[in-house]
Amino acid sequence: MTATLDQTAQVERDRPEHRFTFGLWTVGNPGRDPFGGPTREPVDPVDSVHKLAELGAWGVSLHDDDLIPWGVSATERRQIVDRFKAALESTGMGVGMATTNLFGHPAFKDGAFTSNDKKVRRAAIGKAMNFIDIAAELGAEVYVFWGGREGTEAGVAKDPRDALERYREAINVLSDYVVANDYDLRFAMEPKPNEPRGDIFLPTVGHALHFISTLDRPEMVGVNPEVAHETMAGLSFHHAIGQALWAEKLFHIDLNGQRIGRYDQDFRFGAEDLKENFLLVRLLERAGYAGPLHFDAHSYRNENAEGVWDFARGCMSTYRRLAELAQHFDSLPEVQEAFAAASTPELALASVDGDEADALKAEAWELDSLAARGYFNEKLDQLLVDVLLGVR
Ligand SMILES: [Mn+2]
Repeated sequence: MTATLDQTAQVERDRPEHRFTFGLWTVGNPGRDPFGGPTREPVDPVDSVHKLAELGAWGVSLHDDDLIPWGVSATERRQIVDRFKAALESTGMGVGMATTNLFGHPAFKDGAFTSNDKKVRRAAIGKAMNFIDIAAELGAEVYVFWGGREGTEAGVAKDPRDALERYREAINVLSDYVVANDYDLRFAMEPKPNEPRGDIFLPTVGHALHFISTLDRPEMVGVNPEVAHETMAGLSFHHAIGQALWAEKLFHIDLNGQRIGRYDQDFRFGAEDLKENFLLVRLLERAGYAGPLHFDAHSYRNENAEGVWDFARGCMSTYRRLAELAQHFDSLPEVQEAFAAASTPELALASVDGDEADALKAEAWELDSLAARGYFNEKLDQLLVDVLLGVR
């Protein structure tokens, strides 16, 4: 630990409103990809907790299998959980979210909650229940469902209506389980368009929001949108988050970096598309989002253990800096003038007051005169770019 690093940690601790969390699988990512094996040593989850606490993170997130290796005995399982709990207690670290690995085991190759094999579906629900018990014990706020294997390559093999019905059934059974056990947990669905499956069910935030509206307990289920996942689909993440906030369903968020049209890159937050990230952070800050700010990302494969912590520091410092820049942007008089010129505040006003049908029909004939104005978006957007470039 260098002196500089300690100072950085102190600054981060002074900003408790930013509850930064990292998945155990993110800082513990060994650099494996589809074409090559690990380039880094495995990390002990307890060491990750200590190191992240030093760096100023608020907490961690985890899959069941990140903490408890598949196949260990009940006794070992208990020891592992107790040792992990002790690390959380001694560092004051929280658990932002917990989730089930329903994608790694070969039995999940046809799906978990949507496998064509009923026995696999039942085992998947049971695996989630087993870790929901631990998640509640660890004090997790949110339980996430990312359906990485819930999809198809051969679309003909599953009627998507049946698959969605089984998906819904699983979430209903699991939310009943949480309520029956009096656990203080909310669920969040994490959409993704593809990878590892050719096509994944619930591919975008919009699909997930509708799915939630069909559940038995819609009030306890929200979304966990991820920068990379919406961006892979070529969609605006800022708009996806806007819709999730508008629906009051932003229960959790996965921050990382991604370019459109690529594989799921999961780069350091802010490594790509700073402008979209600025819009995202400005929106989250203005909306008063108070949930965990979770980095679901990993260090480049060509980094060693040291690079992993550079990655973690970078994620947090970029978020903080963008939050400061967003405040600065809104404080500039020329920006407020540009907003007025763009009529941005006018969008917050209702379009119609009561029964105005006659007036509205008459105003339809005003379109020719309404077409003349400009919206000064060039000036407004350039102000944003100037702020990002540090010249204003
Ligand atoms: Mn994620």
